[in-house]
Amino acid sequence: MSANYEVRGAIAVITLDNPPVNGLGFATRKAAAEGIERAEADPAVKAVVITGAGKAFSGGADIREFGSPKAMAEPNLLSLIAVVENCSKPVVAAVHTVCMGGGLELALGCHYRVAAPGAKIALPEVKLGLLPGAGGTQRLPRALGVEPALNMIVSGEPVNSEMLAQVPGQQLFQKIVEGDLLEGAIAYANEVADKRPLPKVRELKARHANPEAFFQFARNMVGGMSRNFPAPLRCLEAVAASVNMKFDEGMKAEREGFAALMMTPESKALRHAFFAERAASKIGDVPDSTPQREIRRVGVIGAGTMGGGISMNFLNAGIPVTILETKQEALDRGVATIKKNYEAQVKKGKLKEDKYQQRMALLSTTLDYAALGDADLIIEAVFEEIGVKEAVFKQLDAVAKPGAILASNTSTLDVDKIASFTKRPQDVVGMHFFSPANVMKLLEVVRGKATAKDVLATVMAIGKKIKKTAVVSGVCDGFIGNRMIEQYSRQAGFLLDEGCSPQQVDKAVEKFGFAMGPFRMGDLAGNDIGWAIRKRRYVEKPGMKYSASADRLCELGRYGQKTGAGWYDYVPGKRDAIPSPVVEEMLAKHRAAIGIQTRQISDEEIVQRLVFALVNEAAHLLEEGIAQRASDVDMVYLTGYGFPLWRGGPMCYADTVGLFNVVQAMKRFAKNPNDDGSFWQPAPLLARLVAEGKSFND
Ligand code: T1G
Repeated sequence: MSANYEVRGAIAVITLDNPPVNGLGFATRKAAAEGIERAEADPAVKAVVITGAGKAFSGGADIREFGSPKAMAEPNLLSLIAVVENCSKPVVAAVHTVCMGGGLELALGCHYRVAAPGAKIALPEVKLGLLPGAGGTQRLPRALGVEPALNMIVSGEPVNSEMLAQVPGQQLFQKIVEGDLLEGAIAYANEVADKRPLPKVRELKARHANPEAFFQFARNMVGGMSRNFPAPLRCLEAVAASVNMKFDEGMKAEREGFAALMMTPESKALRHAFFAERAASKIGDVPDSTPQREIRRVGVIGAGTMGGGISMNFLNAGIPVTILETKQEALDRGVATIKKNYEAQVKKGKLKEDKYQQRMALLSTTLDYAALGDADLIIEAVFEEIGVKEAVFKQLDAVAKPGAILASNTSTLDVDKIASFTKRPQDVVGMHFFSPANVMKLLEVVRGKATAKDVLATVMAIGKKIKKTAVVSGVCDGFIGNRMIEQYSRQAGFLLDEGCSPQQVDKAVEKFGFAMGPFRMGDLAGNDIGWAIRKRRYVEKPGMKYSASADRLCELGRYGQKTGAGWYDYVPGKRDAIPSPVVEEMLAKHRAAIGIQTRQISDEEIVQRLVFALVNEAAHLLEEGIAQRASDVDMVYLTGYGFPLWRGGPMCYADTVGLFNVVQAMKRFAKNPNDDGSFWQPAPLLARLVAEGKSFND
């Protein structure tokens, strides 16, 4: 697809047409440039309007061409913008819906810009670890003003067109067109057809009353917020160049910044995450055209922490929710918690009072299963015990209407077994939310053997609607995230056996970039949860080796923050994790009991053993078909487990390290007598990729 050309009276109209968002791919750039030349050559044409077909003016450079020769094939974006800007007739951009990245840079190359209200205007390149590389850092400050332009470029966040048109002195939008945008743009083009000289943004001056002081202040602010991301500061320096340099010099500085950022591991990781998030929404054997079931009403069973958080997601999306509990006081407690969460957001100014009331008006409660009879989707979030699940699903089978989707929020139980409690296993699916369910973005969609394709398509779509990153998992113990975190936790335990303190392991992992190390996480989530799972494992998988250190801790009743002590000591009312002499003594006794010779262990070894444990287990998950693709595993860890975004996820990080080097490290760990040598045998997929010199991303 490319761009269409038509003449309306004396105005040539070029319509970018590259679904889904008119990415400025090679064919589109070429056709648009040809359109300008055609308009110039036609004496009947006095001016040009450029607009976009469908649901965008343009979403920017075509990300599908990233890294391919097409991205820079002439006319590249800079050349197209030069063709537009040097056109001998006025070119008017007619902006609507979405105008982002290269799309906005193209509009800035036009002589005039008119916009429909509500259009999302952004330069989001910083979110890809880049900076606007087609003049955005030089033209936007000239058209909009230095400070508003810097805010947009460093944040990457969209601003509505009508808001930008109100910025004092701005020359970004000459007009906001209510009603038919194209008609309005054509009328405007006729108005300016004979006006000369043609106004060029590049000839404006980017002004600031006190640039030195402003940029120094901005540097401190931006530097503080983006420690691990080089792009924001590079964006700032490029904007500073728009003030301190002539246009062409500024363009050179922009190009140098863009090229430098393109090569950074952080940008590669961010671009990987951008594509990974979009790839996760695809299911190999469930085409986008699969019909979806309409979700008008949702039922949630259980008003505890998870049930309340899950309910809020749907209320936030404007979907009515009925919460069912067995006792009125449980319902009252659950509703009170939801109210408290919303009121906290209202207090922080994050939620308007009327929105809060609207959401609460969508919530109803019941003690009677029959009230769920008209729900289109029912999610149970009851106690994690198969007998309880069985009772719930048998009742649901009796009362839910035909076609209702029955979802379990289980985090470890067998979704196929749960489905077997009903006569409609095709309507049963896992929807594993992560606590706090109204905050964490990750949603594991667990696909049972019988789960119908339209159920999957529906749940993935509703996941996007409630602003979750939905990732499909097959049925296994722990699905994707928890099965991997178990190996991560095992390694953490072995490191304690071998001489590390909990704080040494946590600090190493947090320095690597995790939001929280394994021991602080255990104290937060509750060490007794892992204890219960290990007790089950000792029976189910007697061959699986664990450090007994966590059991010794739990035997002391040190379950974590909820008991005021865990791997760390805590001061009542505070969350600070204080290294504990009691734990130190417990570990010394434990090491003596197992007769282990402790040693100095480097931060690098700590990180490698924890992260490569995730990678090796994930390779097994990929082979077993539990996870569809390596980038899905990255999305699970980026959105559910606090893995550092600038490293792109465990699989992306393994690729960055090099799978050959990952396997070399695993061979060293396998020789460690205290470790689990059998676990460190590289998963066959990993061994094969190394043998073929490939990466997970291949
Ligand atoms: N190019 C091609 N396809 C794109 C695209 C793009 N720029 N943006 C989105 N898509 C696809 C996306 O993959 C999905 O495809 C579909 O559109 C719907 O996306 C030099 C170099 C535009 C606000 O960073 O922020 O310009 O999976 O589900 O919620 O300075 O997509 O359906 O097949 O997100 O309505 C800068 C990124 C590029 C914009 C639409 N531009 N995109 O949101 O739909 S770098 C961006 C978005 C650049 C220059 C530099 C959003 C959106 P599929 P969606 P949406």
